[in-house]
Amino acid sequence: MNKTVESSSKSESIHTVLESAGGKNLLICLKGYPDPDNIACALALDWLAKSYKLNTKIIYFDDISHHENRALVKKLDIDMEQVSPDFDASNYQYFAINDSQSTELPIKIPEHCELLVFVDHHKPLGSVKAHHLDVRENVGSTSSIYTEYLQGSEFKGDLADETKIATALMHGIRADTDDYVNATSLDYSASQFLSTFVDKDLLALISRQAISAKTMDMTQIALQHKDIKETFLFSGVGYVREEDRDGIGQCADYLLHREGIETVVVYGIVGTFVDGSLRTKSHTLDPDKWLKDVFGKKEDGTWYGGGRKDKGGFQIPLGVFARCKDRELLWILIKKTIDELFYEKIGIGAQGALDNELGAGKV
Ligand SMILES: [Mn+2]
Repeated sequence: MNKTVESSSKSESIHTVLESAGGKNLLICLKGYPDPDNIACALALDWLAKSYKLNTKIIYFDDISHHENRALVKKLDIDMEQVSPDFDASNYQYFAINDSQSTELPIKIPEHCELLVFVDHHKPLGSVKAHHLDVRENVGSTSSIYTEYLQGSEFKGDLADETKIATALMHGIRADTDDYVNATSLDYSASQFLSTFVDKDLLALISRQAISAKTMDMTQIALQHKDIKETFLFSGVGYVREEDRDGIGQCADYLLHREGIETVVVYGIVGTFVDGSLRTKSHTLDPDKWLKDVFGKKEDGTWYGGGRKDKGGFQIPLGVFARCKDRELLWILIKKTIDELFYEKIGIGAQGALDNELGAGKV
């Protein structure tokens, strides 16, 4: 009962907050790689904010790396702009962040510009101050929370724009709950609400599960270099182009189907970072805790990695090592370091690491 009271008051809060900000300029920021959940939430917030007469702009920073997400933006004709770190936000009184664990942004937010809305379903990485703050770890997607907000608004779902938003939210819920495998009651009730408004043809078009040729190739490399330790499968895939970054996670998803494997970690070098994804079906392993234990904190106190119930990721800057001209040597160094951290975490000593090195030499 408590939960219902709490969530409905959160729903009321966003309306009160947006109403009080009417007439002002709001910058809706998509943090990290744009994905179905955060794109849908940006659309829904944009709609809500406009209904309270705010002037809005949706911006993103990282390339849309997944071809399905590029299709989503194109098919839904979403008006969002990719900006560089020198973007001038001085005309905005407010900004908003959805579906992200922290408030850091690649652009400079001026002092007078306040965080109006922060909505998420992950464990927050630090304390966040926002006029409207709604973090619910017991929900499978931020899209479900936004659907709840729409239910308490004038949203009728009958205009073209509203159909588009409903379709995007439905896709966001499906994507983040792995097609409802990890859905919670709010994800189901949100989907039930949206189901009458979605454009089914459009939904089919944007959610078609295609694996790009690049991801196929990466999966093959990951299989060749797989390193199985007990119920863990680790695989370093070497250098990955920025636009193929999402392939790492898809690859890990695929490898998790292997019998006897409970946890998969796939990683590679993407640009100037070591970038990795963890997937697990273990009942005991907490991806968030596991990755934080393995990689620890950055100097600024934030973590290199984190996650939620069944998945996680990490990003470690190469720093000055990114300048190393010998790419092969650099990869060997990275792989050895990362693998040893994993072995240490799961309690396999140096001998295990040595066996692996000799094994890898044979490939
Ligand atoms: Mn999400």
